[in-house]
Amino acid sequence: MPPNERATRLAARVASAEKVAVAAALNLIEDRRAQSRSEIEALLTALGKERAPSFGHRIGLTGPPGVGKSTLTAALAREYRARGLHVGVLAVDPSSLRSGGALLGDRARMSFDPEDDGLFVRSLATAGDTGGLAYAANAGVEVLATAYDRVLVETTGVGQTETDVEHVVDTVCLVIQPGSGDVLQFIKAGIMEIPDVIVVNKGDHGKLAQRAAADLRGALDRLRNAGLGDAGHGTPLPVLVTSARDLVGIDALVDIFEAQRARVSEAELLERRHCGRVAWAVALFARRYGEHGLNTMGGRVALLDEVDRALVSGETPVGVVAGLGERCLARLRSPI
Ligand SMILES: Nc1nc2c(ncn2[C@@H]2O[C@H](COP(=O)(O)OP(=O)(O)OP(=O)(O)O)[C@@H](O)[C@H]2O)c(=O)[nH]1
Ligand SMILES: [Mg+2]
Repeated sequence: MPPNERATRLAARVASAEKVAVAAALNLIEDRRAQSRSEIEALLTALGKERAPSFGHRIGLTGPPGVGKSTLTAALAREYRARGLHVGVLAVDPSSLRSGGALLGDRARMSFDPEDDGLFVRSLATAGDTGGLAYAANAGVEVLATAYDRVLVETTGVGQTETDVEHVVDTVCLVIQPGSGDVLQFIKAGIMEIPDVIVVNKGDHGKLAQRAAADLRGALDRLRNAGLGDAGHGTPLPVLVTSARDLVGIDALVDIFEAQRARVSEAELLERRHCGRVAWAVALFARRYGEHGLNTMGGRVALLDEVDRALVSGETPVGVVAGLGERCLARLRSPI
């Protein structure tokens, strides 16, 4: 079967949420051999045709190690399933070999029902891959977002790599735990500009969690008064206390996600997804051709511009990068 036809068939099976097809599509996009690129591109194009561009909701859960992101992800998935929505979960570790790519702890994993066709869970290891999240997660999210109503992306870390998550999802949920000094640290890092929701998990630690949430709300008020730290639409950034372990606050968190999804206009959502794809393509290009390649194409800003135009005209990020790469190599080879 020609690769294009194979990709079209696979995309249709992904759209009907056949687990075997979803797994096969994720395997394909993880395949970094050059000969797979055209099939990946065909798959992404075909996936794009299966759903309206504003379909679904992609939510990122990010934060320091051990705060309970996986436990919370499992709890959220269960709550969404209880509401009759289909859920795809992608756990991405951009930083290390710490857990060998098995990001979801055993306890969190066990709470997923393997027989449930409306739920799919997968880890992506991107160890040692700079710009790894943008590279690995975007395509994975495109696959899951074709198959499921809600996509949850878990990623660990604070700092540069984790800011990539905003290019992959529609809504960023920052998860912290009480008593860890995280509040100050996040404000210092300027990270308050990124999330759409902040969760203080392990709320079963009682007063500590409530105090951390109050500290955060106070800090956010001050930032808001200074014209910073706004969740958009003039509403304050929601700060919520949960206990993923005891399933407390989970329904309230889902309510917040649903309200944010309902509030965002189609145009805003498409713009955000488009910007994410631009960042994805440029990260992919930079990863493959390095700083020298970027310079050859006139620098990062020129490249962002060009990628933006190409994607608007209907190309896929992988296709754009293939085209840019050929020109880059031709320029690098041509005598000065
Ligand atoms: N007390 C309490 N413990 C929790 C809660 N949520 C998670 N934990 C525990 O915290 C530990 C870490 O939980 P994970 O869900 O693996 O945390 P994580 O943020 O995904 O960790 P990494 O992926 O390694 O960064 C586990 O022992 C969980 O059982 C909670 O709400 N309350
Ligand atoms: Mg985890």
